[in-house]
Amino acid sequence: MRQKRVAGNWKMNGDQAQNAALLHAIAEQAEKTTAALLVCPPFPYLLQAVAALQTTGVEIGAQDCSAYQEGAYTGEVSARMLADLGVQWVLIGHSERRHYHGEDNALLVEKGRRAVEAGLKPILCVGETLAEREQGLTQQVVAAQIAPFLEHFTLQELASFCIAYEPVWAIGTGLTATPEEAQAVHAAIRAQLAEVDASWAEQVGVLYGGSVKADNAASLFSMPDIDGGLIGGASLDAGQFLAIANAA
Ligand code: G2H
Repeated sequence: MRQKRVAGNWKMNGDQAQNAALLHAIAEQAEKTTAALLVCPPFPYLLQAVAALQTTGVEIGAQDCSAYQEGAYTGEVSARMLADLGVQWVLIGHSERRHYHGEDNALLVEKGRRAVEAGLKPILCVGETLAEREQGLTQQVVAAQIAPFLEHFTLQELASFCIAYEPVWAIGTGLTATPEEAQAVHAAIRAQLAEVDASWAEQVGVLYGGSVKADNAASLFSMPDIDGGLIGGASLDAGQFLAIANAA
């Protein structure tokens, strides 16, 4: 039985006061949820989250890391710095990074490499655009985003990964893939992973993301290959986030 996991991706939102209230509410309720929880605040607030959640079992993720180890890369944040703060997870290849920052698979493999070297667990984000879905390319696009990781990482390294399937057309739009549409892609992802190793494919967490809310989470999470969610907008509201966590 795979562990259900619910991750909050705060994106570029919040301030210290708002975060304190959100973290307090999550800390109070965390023990009651059966799903594993993690939150991904913006870089400047990671330490605030680490401090607020340290005794709760809720893990912390960063939203990105540098492809470089260290040195003269102004504005970059290294995977090692994140691990040094007590961060356990890092998102790799969120569609907003791919779209607004031109991050391609080659760069993302380097980021994944830095994450694994630092002992961080990567959440590899994949998903198709609306145009790609309409052309029937969904599974091809998703497979092409995953394939470079299967090529460049050993099975032992891949064991620390989660995958997040986030159809780009469903992100922040209020549109959600139906549970059946999402399940079809999740099953295809798991089949691709099984070509590397069947037992790893059975264990790896494949999360769904894209306008997940309290009222659609249970039907998505009831699908056999959907192991929880990566939650954006709704993770900024403690009540919503915890309701989603309780639906997992
Ligand atoms: C997808 C998701 C979280 P939202 O980006 O990563 O955001 O739930 O706002 O669609």
